Amino acid sequence: MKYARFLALLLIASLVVTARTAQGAEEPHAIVIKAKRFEFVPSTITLKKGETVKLVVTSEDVTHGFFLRPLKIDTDLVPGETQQITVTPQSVGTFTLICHHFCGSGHGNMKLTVVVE
Ligand SMILES: [Cu+2]
Repeated sequence: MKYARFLALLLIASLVVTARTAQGAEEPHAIVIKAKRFEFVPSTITLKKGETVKLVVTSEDVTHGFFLRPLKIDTDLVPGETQQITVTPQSVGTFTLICHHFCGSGHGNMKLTVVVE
């Protein structure tokens, strides 16, 4: 079910991108993030409220989670696959994205700080 929901999200995201492109709007800025035991690289990203960005996320080792409820991000990062997550933050703040897929002893330390200005 989770996978189906992710596919639906991906479809919606790609439709949004297609619609924006069709209107002549620019492609959203892409931010590349890598996950590995037990960190995200980079460990902090900065977004702008109301500005759409595309997070391009991969895992370098095992399956990790990628979860941040305020931005409606909830996906698994399977090694060998690239997840493209389009987000448009609606509120300013500092948020902590976590790995929510148990990946080993340092799992609880796997955090990505998301600053929205
Ligand atoms: Cu983990």
